Amino acid sequence: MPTTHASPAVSPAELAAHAAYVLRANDIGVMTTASPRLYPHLWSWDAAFITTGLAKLSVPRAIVELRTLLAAQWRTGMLPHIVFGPDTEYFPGPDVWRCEVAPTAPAARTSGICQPPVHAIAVAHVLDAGRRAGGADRELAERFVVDSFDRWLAWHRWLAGARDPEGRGLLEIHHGWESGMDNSPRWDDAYARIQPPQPIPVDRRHDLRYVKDPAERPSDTEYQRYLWLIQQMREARYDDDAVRERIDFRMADVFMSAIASAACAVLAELGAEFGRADEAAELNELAQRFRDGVLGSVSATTGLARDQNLRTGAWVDTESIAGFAPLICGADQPTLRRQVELFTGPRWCGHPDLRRALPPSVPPDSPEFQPRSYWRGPQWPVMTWLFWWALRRHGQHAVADRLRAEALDQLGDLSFAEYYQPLTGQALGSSQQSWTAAVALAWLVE
Ligand code: 2M8
Repeated sequence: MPTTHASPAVSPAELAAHAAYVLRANDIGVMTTASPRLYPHLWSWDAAFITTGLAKLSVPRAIVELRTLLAAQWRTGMLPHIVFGPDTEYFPGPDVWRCEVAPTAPAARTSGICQPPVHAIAVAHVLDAGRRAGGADRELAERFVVDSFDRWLAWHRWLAGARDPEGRGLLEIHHGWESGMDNSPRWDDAYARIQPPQPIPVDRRHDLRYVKDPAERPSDTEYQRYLWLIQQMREARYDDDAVRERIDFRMADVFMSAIASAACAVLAELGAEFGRADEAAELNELAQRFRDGVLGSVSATTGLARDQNLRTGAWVDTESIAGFAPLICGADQPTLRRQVELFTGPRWCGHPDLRRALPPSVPPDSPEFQPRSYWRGPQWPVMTWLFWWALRRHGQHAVADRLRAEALDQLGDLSFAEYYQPLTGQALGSSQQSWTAAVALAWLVE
């Protein structure tokens, strides 16, 4: 029988103070590292989630975080998945990405791929925090929205143009890292078809030094494929059209598409408020296009949304948390009702073996479930927060409230872990992970 890891009783004030400490400790000036040792740089979607927490501590500092990311925006509009900080080790680092081969790369040292576009949601949180604080914070936050609006718009337009060129409403990705759910079984079949033509050395892997059990991280074989895809992109000089044509991994990512839909809708609200009516209308159309794409992917049999392999045309029926994409972007009432039922039901949050009623990244009775392995089973507090935010937006307050209560209980161990073993509650991966601390603050500080 597995040991369970109970949280000691911690007051909300104590939890918030610890979370604030983590964010301050991971702050290296103009960026908050995703975690102190495992991820010592700025990650795109981490930065957005981190901003929602930082906004509760300091509106000016939250704005700095987003400005650092924007300063690394590619000329195409893409926001890169990593903005490298000074010196610190990480593999693959700038010498592997070598983005300087791309005429569209920025001056900053970045990776050459992107991550899910949660940023507009963070901007709205900064604005809200500024308005609650009033005075100079309010002014700063409003000015930031006005000043940065075109940058966010360019990012969303790039996604729509470069990653959904045919307007199907599903964004394609060219690396599992772009999904943020790196080794999710969603990508197994696509990766299994990729055979790098020559062995690629993975001996510079840095992650295994900081995570004690290699089973909590992707394998070397997986890393070889990850690196091969980078090589293919580099050889195409990160040109969007050339990469789309040549890359071995071309997946329509339903979860990223749902996030894009929600983010376009939020950015449209900001545009409408700040005198950008035409752009708001354009963004609302994009929000609808991506929502349609997501809803069109839902399997009538399972009720879950699906990715599609654009190299083979096959829809991916592997179950993962991404199947709940409609809860993120919103849906018609029957779809929403069925998704909520599944999400809270006995195969997912309501599974009797779960330590806490929170969404596991893969359901426990799936053949792919691995409770300690990264995106193959563990519960991720940051994902819980995203579902909480979206469920409230779509009027599902009771479900959202339950998630928040369970999640705060999980965070009571004060490890601010990257992810948790869902059956025992054990903290796994990196500790002092910034986005975990940030969502604690976002939940606790009004
Ligand atoms: C993880 O991904 C990075 C590569 O991007 C890694 O494993 O080295 C993922 O969990 C990703 O979603 C996250 O943004 C990143 C930093 O927290 O770590």
